[in-house]
Amino acid sequence: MKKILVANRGEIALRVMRTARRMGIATVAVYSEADRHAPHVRFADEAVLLGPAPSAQSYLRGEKIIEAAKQLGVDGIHPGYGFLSENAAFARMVGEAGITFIGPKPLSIEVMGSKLAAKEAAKKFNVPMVPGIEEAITDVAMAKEIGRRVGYPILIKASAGGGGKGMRIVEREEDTQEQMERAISEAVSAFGDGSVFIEKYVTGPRHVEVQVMGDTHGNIVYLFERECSIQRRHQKVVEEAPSAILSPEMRRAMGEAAVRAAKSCDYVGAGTVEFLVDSNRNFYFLEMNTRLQVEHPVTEMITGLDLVELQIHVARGEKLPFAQEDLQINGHAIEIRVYAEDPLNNFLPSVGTLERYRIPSGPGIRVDGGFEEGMEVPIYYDPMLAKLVVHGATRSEAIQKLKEAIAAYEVEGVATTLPFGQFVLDHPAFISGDFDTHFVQQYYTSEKLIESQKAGAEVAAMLGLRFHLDNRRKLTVPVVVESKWRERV
Ligand code: MV4
Repeated sequence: MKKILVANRGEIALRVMRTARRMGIATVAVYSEADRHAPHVRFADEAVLLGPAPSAQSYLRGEKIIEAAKQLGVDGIHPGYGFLSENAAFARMVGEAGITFIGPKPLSIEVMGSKLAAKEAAKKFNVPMVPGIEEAITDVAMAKEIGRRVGYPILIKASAGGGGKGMRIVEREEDTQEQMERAISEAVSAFGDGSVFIEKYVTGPRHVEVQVMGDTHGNIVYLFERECSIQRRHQKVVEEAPSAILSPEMRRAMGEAAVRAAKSCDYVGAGTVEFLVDSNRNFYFLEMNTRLQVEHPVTEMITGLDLVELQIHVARGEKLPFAQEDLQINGHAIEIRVYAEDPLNNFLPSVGTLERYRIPSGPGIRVDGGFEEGMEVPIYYDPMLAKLVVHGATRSEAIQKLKEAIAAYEVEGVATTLPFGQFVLDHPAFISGDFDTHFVQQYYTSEKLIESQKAGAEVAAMLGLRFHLDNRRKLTVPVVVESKWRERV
């Protein structure tokens, strides 16, 4: 592989191209009219304009991207995340054009893209499932029977859904019919596919996902887990590795279950198997993401591996350069996503120009971004400015380092979620590790953020005063002449 086209933009395009360059591979960027001067375009050896800003006219134009790749003699296409990364038809077209898709086989993408097909495949490989059913149902009587068997509340999910879309909780048997009808009609209008299935509703679950990596020789390993329970409306906010709640035994059991899930669809490349963990620490398969994920850097930091480099190696048909026994966890990594969104205003996108933009740096600090001072935050794409990732010897060291990095991160011109990240890191539930997917809903309001900022400002003011007084004492010339006045005080 001598030349790679990255079918993406922003931080992930840059991140992929950096590794490619380090491996001596030439890079081709694609871009929209809004991204003419974007860092990923300037970084690449060559760049191709795809079309106007909206994704449908640029980053989602698979045929145009493949055409450009053929013309430039590209031999590999990396899709990044989002856009075309989990589009089986695109992966297939890339292969048919004689170019290597740096990702799994089209069939693996297809199977895991359907929640029902994914569950069916994984169940055959003994991956633990939430009690429920792995088939599409339309019959209310059958739904009630499942509800009675597994116990209420139950959750009706759309097979074609994802990111929380098309889910309905049913608290009591008498609500089943109504909620089922709603779920089906929602699934039809949102996905054009009305297949739904039923699971027992796990209350207060944690979201723990396992990174896997497979080669074309049948080897699949797990690269441990990421704790992603801190989410807001199905958008991850804080991710860490390892999870604070896994014992070595549970880690191995989940890792091995994730490898079986990957084997069930003949997986090659980097993938993520998502699990729900209930309050008794039982874990259940949720779905598999057949791409490199946004939060992959925390895994890289605790394993010392470069996941993009591994993706390229296995895409070239090389064997994984290690076995499961060779892998171990080193320290603790935490990532926060820095969005141009206002946490004090219901996380509304904050558009504008980055009047000032300085990122923190130092040992154990990594910022994966695609923005520079003076740039505008475009309205057409995901408003993530960067991922701020830190590594420490322990979880508490990582938390401390991340707080310092947030304080050193300077952004003016747009509101960001940095103060929200600070709020999470300061929260006793986060510090103790005792939290679940309801964390944000349970603990966060903009009023509390303002309160904690005030408290923080007070502490800062007190520290400042103390520093001033200490210094003044040291710098004051001692009084030598005793004064009568002093004795009277
Ligand atoms: C669940 C669940 C509870 N019980 N399934 C949300 C997104 C979709 N991928 C699956 N999701 C859930 N499935 C059962 N049987 C709770 C969620 C859920 C959730 C899962 C992971 C991370 C955040 C979440 C937030 C709300 C609900």
